[in-house]
Amino acid sequence: MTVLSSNDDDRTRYYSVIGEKNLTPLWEVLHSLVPAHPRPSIVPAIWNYSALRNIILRSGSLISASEAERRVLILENPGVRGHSRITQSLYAGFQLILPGEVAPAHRHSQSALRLVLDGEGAYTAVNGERTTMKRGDFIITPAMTWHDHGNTGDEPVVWLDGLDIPLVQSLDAGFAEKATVQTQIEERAEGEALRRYGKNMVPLDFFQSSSDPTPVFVYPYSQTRTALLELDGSAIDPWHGHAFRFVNPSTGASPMPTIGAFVRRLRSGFEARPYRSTDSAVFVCLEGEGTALIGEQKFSFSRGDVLVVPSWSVHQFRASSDAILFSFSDRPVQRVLGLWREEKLS
Ligand code: GTQ
Repeated sequence: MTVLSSNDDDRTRYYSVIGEKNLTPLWEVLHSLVPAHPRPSIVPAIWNYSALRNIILRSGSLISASEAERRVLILENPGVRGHSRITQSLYAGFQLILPGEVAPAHRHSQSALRLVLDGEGAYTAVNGERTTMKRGDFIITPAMTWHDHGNTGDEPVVWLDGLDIPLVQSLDAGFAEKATVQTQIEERAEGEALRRYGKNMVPLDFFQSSSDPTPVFVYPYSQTRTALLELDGSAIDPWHGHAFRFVNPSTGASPMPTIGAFVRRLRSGFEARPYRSTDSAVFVCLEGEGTALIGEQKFSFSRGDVLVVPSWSVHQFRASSDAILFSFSDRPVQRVLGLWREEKLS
């Protein structure tokens, strides 16, 4: 039998015949479906906090926290505007809460983290326990935990939210509900979680499975910062500087199953070696300044800035003053699925 290659018209006619049957030819899309390496739609980007602060504060006069439920400006990756995401799998937002305001209690399947950027006097309550939000604090609200936020101080407070919204959306697995009260009743005194679970020990009969979220729902910046500074003089990882991975102290796994969080300190003048990994990452500069070379693009960052590094993009950090960078990504998901790869370049 002779194999004929059909012309474009034949193909177009055939595609419309099969199109009506909800069929489409793989050969037109194979290489985008199964690429030789990641081809992210998201692009490198930076949000400069000092330039955005006043704009964020202005949202405070447009809508109240309780009317909005959450008064948040979503950081939309410029490569995928309109999709409410900062990376393919993660969402990020600047949340503003003014003195006296309450963001009412609710819960949802999506896991959330908060990184406090600006202002003092707010709290987050998670399943009946409050934590006062201090700048740099990393706070989590695991899937289906009740949470509300409030500001009992006298200044506006802004934090960065990081949620696995796009990931949960891609699985069509999201549920949410509002509580019958605006503010949860305090069931335990502030600090109880840290006292019970945050001292390299856990209650004698306490066991968790590897995908359970940490019962320690706050990683205070005062502790994180001290831990980083105490590494001064000890070996420096050429790719990451002095760096830690946040863990659930009772399992060693990531604080929440879908989002990994990391922190690094880059001493003034340090130039990290180029690196890439398959988890697109969101970086937040907590202290200092420097530059990030992401692919061919160079970004200068300073305090409060948020940066995105797309999957498999070679990137390199350089600090021009002592810098501390927090980051989060979907790394734990990729690792458990056997998808995660990294490359340390020289
Ligand atoms: O604080 O619970 O940025 O539910 C998006 C959805 C924050 C929150 C967001 C949320 C929250």
